Amino acid sequence: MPVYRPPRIPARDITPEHLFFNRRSFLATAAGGMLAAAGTPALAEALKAAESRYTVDEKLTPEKDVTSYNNFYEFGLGKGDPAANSEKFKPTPWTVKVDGLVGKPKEFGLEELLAMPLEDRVYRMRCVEAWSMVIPWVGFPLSALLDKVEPLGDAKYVAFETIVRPEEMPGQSGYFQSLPWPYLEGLRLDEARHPLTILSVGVYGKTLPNQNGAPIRLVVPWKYGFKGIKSIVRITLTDKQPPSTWNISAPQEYGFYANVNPEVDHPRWSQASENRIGEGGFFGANRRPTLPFNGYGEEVASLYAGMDLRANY
Ligand SMILES: Nc1nc2c(c(=O)[nH]1)N[C@H]1C(S)=C(S)[C@@H](COP(=O)(O)O)O[C@H]1N2
Ligand SMILES: [Mo]
Repeated sequence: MPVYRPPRIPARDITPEHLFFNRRSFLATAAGGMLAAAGTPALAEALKAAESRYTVDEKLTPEKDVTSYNNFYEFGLGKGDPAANSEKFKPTPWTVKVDGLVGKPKEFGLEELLAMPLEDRVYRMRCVEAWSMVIPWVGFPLSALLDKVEPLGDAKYVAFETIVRPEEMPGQSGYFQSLPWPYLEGLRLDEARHPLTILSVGVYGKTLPNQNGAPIRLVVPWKYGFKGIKSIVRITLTDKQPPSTWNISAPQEYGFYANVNPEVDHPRWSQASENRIGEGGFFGANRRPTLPFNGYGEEVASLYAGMDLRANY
């Protein structure tokens, strides 16, 4: 079974036994529910391929914080809004269209995406607002999906798009609109193909709650959290740098690359340290130093050789 495990991940980072999640319960919720509904129980077998050795040697952020302190402006601006306002959102059935500069464009059904070789990935997540979490995702490398559509030689970037469904997403309807919809994001193709970059379909061993981006969202652990676009319906390979929502909305504050960088402050606050949710207090002694590339520099710094990282906000 395919397990991504590049040699640069040190042995101390290998997931200890007790951190592995109850795959049976994931199968029961994800496979049992969705696959049975889709009439394809055999795909549950494929989920057993799920194996991962990516983790961080830090305490997991409690599940209740991961699923109740969220940014998902389609459901409101407050941290509790996504959990409170997303009950009507229906993450099934679902398809993701992958198109653009590819040899084999294709619309993937959710069952097919859940049948990708799933892995556990415990990643730090650093929001640009200077709070952070340690989150146990379930997902698969984006590169595995890209392989299936055969990107063409002139594809240089990957664009992502969130669903627009104002009837189910109260932040997308009404008079005051916080952001232009759909929420858009993008990566350079080499960033998208990096083995750390995943599409997540679960957290804490269960399918993604709506507030975390059900049924499928991007996770790029060395970048600020806003790059992790949720509830994706379209992925497009392109030769031009794609627009990204926060960059469009406030270009002087949010860049395209958005690599976590303690040396480049946000115009309105310092990025040198962060509040690890659950450790108490935005101020004072409990703040942790923010790490370059969110601690993933050994894996990803080479992607930016020759770039001026001080302009890399
Ligand atoms: N579609 C969409 N994706 C989004 C957002 C959003 O508002 N809409 N917020 C982003 C931000 S700012 C962060 S920090 C992360 C938060 O992910 P989490 O709520 O699962 O922790 O989602 C990102 N993805
Ligand atoms: Mo964020």
